[in-house]
Amino acid sequence: MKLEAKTLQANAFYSFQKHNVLLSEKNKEWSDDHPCNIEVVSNKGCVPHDLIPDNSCLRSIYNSEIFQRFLKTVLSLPEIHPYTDNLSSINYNYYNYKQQLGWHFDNASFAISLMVQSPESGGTFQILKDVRCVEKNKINFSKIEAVLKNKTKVQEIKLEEATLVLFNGNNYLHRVTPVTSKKSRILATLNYNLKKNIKLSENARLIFFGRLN
Ligand SMILES: O=C(O)CCC(=O)C(=O)O
Ligand SMILES: [Fe+2]
Repeated sequence: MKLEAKTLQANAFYSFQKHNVLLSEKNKEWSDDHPCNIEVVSNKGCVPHDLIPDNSCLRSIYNSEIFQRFLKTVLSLPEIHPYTDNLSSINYNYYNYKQQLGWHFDNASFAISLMVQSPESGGTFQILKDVRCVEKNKINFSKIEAVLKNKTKVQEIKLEEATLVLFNGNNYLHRVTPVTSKKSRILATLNYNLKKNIKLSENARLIFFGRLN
């Protein structure tokens, strides 16, 4: 997978985007300095699903019944489904020197990633748990503000190569700090939904893939 990811890197789309933590359009009912309107920077690269070869190991893992059964058991989910757009189900993400992913909540209810290549320094995965509860339609604006203004401690998770990470990305505020080594951080994401026929939001697709299909 490391070899495949490096070969595909030439086709990566590098966003240089400012976005808010919700990955949504600005909410005009709120001021510009409202925690959910504050903009952060993301400039990682991404190779989307449609550019990953049919015989890719990443695709085999993603489609594997054994792997899917493992996820459903560990995460207590009745069913999981792929995205129906052609970009979002599996991705390779590239963080080169000085590149980062700004604070955000995912659209999807849970996130699965596999570290393909760890950087030598920087590129740290940071999270703050339970900042939002999508199920109860609750969000803690003051916690978001404290994180964005560096006024609170966050959890740092060291990811060795080949670490599989399962996390509640739509309720945990999370980011990847800028990589500070010449060695890039390369991470595969395996994205599923609880319901059938879901596409990633158009705004998020434009931000991370630079196209809608
Ligand atoms: O690169 C990571 O470790 C996290 C990626 C992530 O949060 C995302 O793609 O939404
Ligand atoms: Fe995320």
